[in-house]
Amino acid sequence: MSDGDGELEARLVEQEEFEPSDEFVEQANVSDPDIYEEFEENWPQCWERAADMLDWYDDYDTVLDDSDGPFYEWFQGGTLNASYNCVDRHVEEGNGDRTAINWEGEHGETRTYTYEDLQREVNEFAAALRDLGVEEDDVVTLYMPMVPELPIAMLACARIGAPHSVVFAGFSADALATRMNSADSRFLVTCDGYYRRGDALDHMEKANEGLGGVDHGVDATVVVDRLGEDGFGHDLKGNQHDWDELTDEHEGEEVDPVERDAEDMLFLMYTSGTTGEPKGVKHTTAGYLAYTSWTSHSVLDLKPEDTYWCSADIGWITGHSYIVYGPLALGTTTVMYEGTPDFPERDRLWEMVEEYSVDVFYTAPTAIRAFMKWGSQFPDDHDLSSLRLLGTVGEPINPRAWKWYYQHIGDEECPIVDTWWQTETGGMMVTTLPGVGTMKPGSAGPPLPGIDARIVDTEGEEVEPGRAGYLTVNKPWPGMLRTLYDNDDRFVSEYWQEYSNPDADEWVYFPEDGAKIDEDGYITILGRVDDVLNVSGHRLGTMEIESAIVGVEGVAEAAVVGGDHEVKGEAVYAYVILEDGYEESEEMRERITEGVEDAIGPIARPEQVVFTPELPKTRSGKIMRRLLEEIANEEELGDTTTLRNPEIVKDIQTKVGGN
Ligand code: 6R9
Repeated sequence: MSDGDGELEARLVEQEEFEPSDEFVEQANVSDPDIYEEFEENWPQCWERAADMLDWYDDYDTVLDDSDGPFYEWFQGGTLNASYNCVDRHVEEGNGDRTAINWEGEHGETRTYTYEDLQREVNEFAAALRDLGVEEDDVVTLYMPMVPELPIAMLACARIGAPHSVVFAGFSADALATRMNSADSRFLVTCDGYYRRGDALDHMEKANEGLGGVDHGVDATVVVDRLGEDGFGHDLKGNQHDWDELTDEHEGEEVDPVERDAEDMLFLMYTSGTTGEPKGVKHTTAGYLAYTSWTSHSVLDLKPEDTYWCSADIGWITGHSYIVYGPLALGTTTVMYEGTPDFPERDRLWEMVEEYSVDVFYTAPTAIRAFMKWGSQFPDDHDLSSLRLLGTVGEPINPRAWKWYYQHIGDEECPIVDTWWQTETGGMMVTTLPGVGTMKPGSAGPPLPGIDARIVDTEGEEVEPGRAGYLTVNKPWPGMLRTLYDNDDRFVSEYWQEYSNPDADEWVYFPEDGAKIDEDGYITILGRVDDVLNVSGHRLGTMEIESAIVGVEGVAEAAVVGGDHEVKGEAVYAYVILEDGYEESEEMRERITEGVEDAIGPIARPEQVVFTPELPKTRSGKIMRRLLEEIANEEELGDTTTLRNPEIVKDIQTKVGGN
């Protein structure tokens, strides 16, 4: 992968280890290195420390029930409410006038919600949802862009015990329908549109189209009016309601938070896997909230008086855990931004860091690579001295990008936490503790206290330091997914098959990432080992993209692989065989691209569509993806002797190179 052309001081290029400053360590929430040992010696009781960060109605009886692995249960017997923990308790503690959410629209308009404001809005919308017929355990789908009504709706759902299923606004109508169908969701909250690079985007059209694809009845849809006069004139029909009108009707109403069992579902989040069907990852109330609170405290070092900004979209797990639940549970001010980092100029984020005096900033390597490309004059023009800590998530960060972030954003004063985790893990798993550990650019760090992550070979034996292997997690943790919605079998086969020994009741979680470990126990993530791509930090299943392409008229067969990309990390390369009678053409290429956008969304758009008469296949008829990847990356080709049709390779290479 190219390192980008961002300028970096020579002395930093050589440096392999970095220490947090004394000043940082002194103020850090966690700074005692003994914490690793404490957790290990006292496992699983150590997790009480996370549970104690929450307010409970009834205390739990047991920390961990492991009698039915891998269906673990945490904090059994306890009852609580996530909305109460993220909102009401801060107001009751006298902090109602502290800012909960600082929202900024792309055009610069701002909205500030204190915890008291948030409490009022959450209550009113919870009352509205009840009135629409939403009952405890009904799944409410939220197909919304980055507007404040999204976290408000999430917390309103949590208040009444209705799990939410947030669908990223950039996903297509088809993707919305698939997720609503899969979750049997009869309620939708959506938005008329939003702004991107100055243009108003019509979101309602996609929402309506998606609703058309839902195969059961939909009881009600609520629509946020974001665009006002810039709107596209969609009339609300039948059971569609306007957010403002609804909440006006319920003005001042209060809804008692429902007492949820620790193990009751808080939300579903769909994510890509190796098959064409997205997986409905189920997270529960207590374990998830305790875990995101604990990691927000220990890794993000959040304090109630901090202003914290995670630039992810709430439509992904990072936004759930570290824009909404973790920071709000701690009573922090969380920043939300609607638009892109380069509108109106490439310094938009730094302008906002300065304006809001952001203390802690969390973003993705793909963004950092774009900032590097744009050049350091954009951050250099702003006073970023409010920053105390930086973080990254979503994909491996190369040392050069890490150091650029360290130098140009953190002014060599802020520690960086490179946090490895997944939708399924609920929260961070492998990273340094910023107040404790040495940082090594390119390596996420050791597993967090209480997390038993290892690097193993195909037999499950730990590999020597420096050797590539597979990452596994050998003990459960509170934030873990509990199952896949309505599909316990797939839950077991996707995550607990490879390395577990069911006869001995030994369960090992397999996240499907490759990794290596060094002498100090620092883990470097090498990337996915399944057929899932990581495009700009977003997980996309190759099967999902392939089935979208094969759905295009005239396409006979398709294979999708990831090719290296300077900014996106990975990009989608599609190799396509056409049916007889169809010719390779620009029009065909466009139809394929559109097909992918319709089925998934613009994020899955292929970087290159390569037409080929055949795909390289082994004698047993399997597509040799490794070879297609090497071709996409213009790398030297590995062994081709097992191919049935080696002559096709040259052809494809010429096409990729010459395109
Ligand atoms: C939080 C999130 C999960 C996959 C994961 C891995 C990759 C995430 C990483 C990282 C290297 C990091 N990943 N963080 N790779 N270093 N710090 O991104 O969840 O969307 O489910 O993706 O992302 O491959 O398995 P999700």
